[in-house]
Amino acid sequence: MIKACLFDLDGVVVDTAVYHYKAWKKLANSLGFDFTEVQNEELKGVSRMDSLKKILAWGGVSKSGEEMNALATQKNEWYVDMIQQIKPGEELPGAKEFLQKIREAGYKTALGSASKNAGIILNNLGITNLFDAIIDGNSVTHSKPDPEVFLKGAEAVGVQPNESVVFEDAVAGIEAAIAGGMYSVGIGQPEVLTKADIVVPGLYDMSIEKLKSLEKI
Ligand code: B16
Ligand code: MG
Repeated sequence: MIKACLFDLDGVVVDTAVYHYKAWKKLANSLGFDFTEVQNEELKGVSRMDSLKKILAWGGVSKSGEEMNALATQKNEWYVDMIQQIKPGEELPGAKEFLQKIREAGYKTALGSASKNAGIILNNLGITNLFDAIIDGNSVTHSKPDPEVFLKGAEAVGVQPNESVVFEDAVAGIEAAIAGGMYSVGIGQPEVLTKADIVVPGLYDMSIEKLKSLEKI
């Protein structure tokens, strides 16, 4: 029986990808190259340092560990400046309503995000209280597709992995759910999220009936 819902943040609850893209683009430009929106898709759900490594490889640029730390810090400063402007109501369509609905129905909720800035974003949206547990980039050592972030989320709300559903927009996140032995709901396109149990375009299209239908899979 499904007892908990575990949510990725960026691309599921809020669209912060646009801010990540702007900040990474500014960094790449400062190093003398650029990358496309299509390449940016590959950064979704990927940790800050792994994202930087990919971007430097695209630009054919090599940096020392110390320089990479400084570049990641610079990108994060630009990114944090942007997310400070996030206001209540900027959640993706249906996200807040679905969270409220499942909590009223008795399901536990947890956040499972790669972002170290998840706390600021939830606070600015005013929806921190809709999560029973928050597991983010500060509390894990392994990035998705490793299941750590979701296993910790299920554990924090006292539910078994096979009683949990993961909501994810990134392929690596769906793989993490599968590796953790959880149900998965892809948020996006079925052609991309081929391994998810079901795919919906957004949380506005989710319902308790669809959640329960996963149990028959
Ligand atoms: P930060 P998610 C991920 O969030 C983003 O999709 C990814 O683009 C970002 O690099 C990562 O968080 C780390 O974010 O730099 O804020 O720690 O989709 O796992 O909620
Ligand atoms: Mg995501």
